[in-house]
Amino acid sequence: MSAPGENLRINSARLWDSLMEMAKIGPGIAGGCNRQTLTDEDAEGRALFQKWCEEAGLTMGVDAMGTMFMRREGTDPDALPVYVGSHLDTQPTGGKYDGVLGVLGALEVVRSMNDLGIKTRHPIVVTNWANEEGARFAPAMLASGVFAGVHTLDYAYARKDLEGLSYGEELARIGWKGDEEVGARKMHAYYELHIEQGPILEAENKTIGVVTHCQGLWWLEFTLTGREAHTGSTPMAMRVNAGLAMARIFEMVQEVAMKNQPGAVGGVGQVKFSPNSRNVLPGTVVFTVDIRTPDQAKLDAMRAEIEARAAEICAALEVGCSVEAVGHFDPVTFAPELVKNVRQAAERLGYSHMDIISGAGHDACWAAKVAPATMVMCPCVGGLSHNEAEEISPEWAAAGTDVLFHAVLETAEVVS
Ligand code: HGY
Ligand code: MN
Ligand code: MN
Repeated sequence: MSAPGENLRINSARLWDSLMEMAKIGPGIAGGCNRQTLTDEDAEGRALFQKWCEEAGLTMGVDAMGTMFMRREGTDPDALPVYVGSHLDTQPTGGKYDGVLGVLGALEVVRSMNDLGIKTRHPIVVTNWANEEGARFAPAMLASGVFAGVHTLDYAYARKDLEGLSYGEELARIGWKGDEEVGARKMHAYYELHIEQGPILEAENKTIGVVTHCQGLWWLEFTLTGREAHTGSTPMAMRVNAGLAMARIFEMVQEVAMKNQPGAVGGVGQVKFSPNSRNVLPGTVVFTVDIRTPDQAKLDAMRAEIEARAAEICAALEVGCSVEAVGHFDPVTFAPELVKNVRQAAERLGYSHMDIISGAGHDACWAAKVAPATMVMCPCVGGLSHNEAEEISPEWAAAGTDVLFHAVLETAEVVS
């Protein structure tokens, strides 16, 4: 099977227009997006995506987690499809491109195939995974995790947001609880285009990231129990200060991450004080420690050290301490034959490229458990993401989608 010609490119203006149209749905307050999973804004974005896909001749299937599968037929109906996708849900102060570039880039690949009259032996399925971010319902990559058999459907349905609403209730409320069994679909291969969300590609002046691996992750949810008391009249020696314990744990997490350089990170993004009143010492403090590294042994050693030292910190302050792992995946190695397709596509198209390990987690990490999978990355300005100021250039978007286009055609086998 001959490789696609180097002049085979997607329609970059149409891709950019679609990105800008989708960005209008669930707008943030500073130029980005707040289209959190299973909100009315998510439902609106799903409807627009469905409309565009059906206009491109795709047929929709939805599974019981709300993941959307939009199918383009191949010449061999028995051939397993090549899945291409990412996610449309965003962080509360998210950017316009995180996840969205991968979904709309996959749609642009199909639109370009239609324009060029390209037929492939394998069907193509453009995919919008539900709840990749894990911002509203932890853990991240929840729907792809159920698809890969990592989580049960009951576990996922029972996950609650900060208001106590459950995933299952909210999915039904927005009308996107599909009838397909989650994970019943079998994939020939899976590709995901995504912005890097880090500074490496831009700093190295490379247009394409050939993603060979993804670093592993633990999300450790700590619940610290102090004693609610007056912040003014309670003498320091009488305090059972969960907030102080939290602060010391944050400092310790920073120290553990720094002593495991290079290639380790650790931090906290979400804290919940209760009762969260200015003049009441907190009775409980709940926060999630996020640690990551490509090195399996280091990842597990960091978790063990953080949990042991957190217990010591709390004991010294007579603060109660419990911890639950609410998110995890081991470091991922992507499929070498698909990685080669991405690298060769970048070379054929004349785009500068480099091998890279993904710092962020993606649905591809779970897809890789059930099929050969890999990713294509493009730079983002200043490496900034999970911030409304997230930015990419139309040229970067087009280059990443061109490479995705070629790699997908290579795997899906062009017939005519
Ligand atoms: O947390 C992550 O790496 C992804 O953005 N869900
Ligand atoms: Mn993402
Ligand atoms: Mn994200």
